[in-house]
Amino acid sequence: QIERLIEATRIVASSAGSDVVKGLTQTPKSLPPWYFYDDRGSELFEQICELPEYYLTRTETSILQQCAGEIAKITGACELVELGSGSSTKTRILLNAYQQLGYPLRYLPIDVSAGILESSARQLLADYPSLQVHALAGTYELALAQLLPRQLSSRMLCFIGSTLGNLQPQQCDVFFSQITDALQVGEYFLLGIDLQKPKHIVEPAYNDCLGVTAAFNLNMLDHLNRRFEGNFDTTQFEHWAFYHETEQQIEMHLRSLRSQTVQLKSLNLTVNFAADETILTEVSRKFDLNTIQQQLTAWGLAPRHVWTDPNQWFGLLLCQL
Ligand code: AVJ
Repeated sequence: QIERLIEATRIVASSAGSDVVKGLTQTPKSLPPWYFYDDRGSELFEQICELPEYYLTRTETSILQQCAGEIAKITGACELVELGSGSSTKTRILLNAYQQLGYPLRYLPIDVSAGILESSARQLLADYPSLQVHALAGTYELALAQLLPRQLSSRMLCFIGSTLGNLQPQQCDVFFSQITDALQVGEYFLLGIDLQKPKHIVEPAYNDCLGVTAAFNLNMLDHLNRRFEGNFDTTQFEHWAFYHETEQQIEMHLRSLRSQTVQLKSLNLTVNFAADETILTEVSRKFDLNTIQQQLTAWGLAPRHVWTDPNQWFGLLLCQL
């Protein structure tokens, strides 16, 4: 008898909010990008993925459609753990490939947004009759440390969508040691990354005509208001995103339109903003395929196969510990 469980566990760090206090009391101000993803933020991100300017999701989807069968053949039957699973739309391409080969389907999605995690897990259970799902709501670090013991003989950790781009190089080192801790020798790590390309292609992806990205960025303040009893006035901040060419990264900020004071009651925090002062909400790094391959090898996660699209805009790497 197959047990098909969905267990959305809200993992709350006892230090919840200390990262906000730290980011808003330092100069220049910054906030961790995972605060984008309350339920509303996850909805807005889904809309971003559909935008004509946002080439990332479309391009990665086309690569996955090409190579999912190959991936499933290489890894054999394995359980899929996904970091930042969101709507799990792209993951369905992988699940289909494993299903076609007759492999058992077991999926462990991890996301900070409990709402989208639960609704997408339920939809998956309805659509894949043999699928087992164990969903974990929380940050990567905490969720990875609380993964259930393996129920299949092997495991593949999926980190697609170029979320790696949110991590600064030092954070990457910590992250990759968590990844290798969560895997056994011979197991797989599937990484999707946005590659370096001209500014006139990258920059519009973060400055769409409809203003969805602006709404997504500003929603972080609403999220903080809800979560920490704050009084950010989102009409008094504006979205600002640009491609820093020498660093090969998008930087996304919220700019204060005037001098103002904001309070986050439950954090006991008062923050002063000067006119035009900005909060850095996200860095989205763009990668060089050769450099990242060398780094993955150095981390003990040697790429076995690398796929890309005809424009070489996006890369998908299947690495093995
Ligand atoms: C989910 C981190 C890959 O950097 O492109 C989309 C998030 N930010 N638009 C990205 C995002 C603004 C996205 N990642």
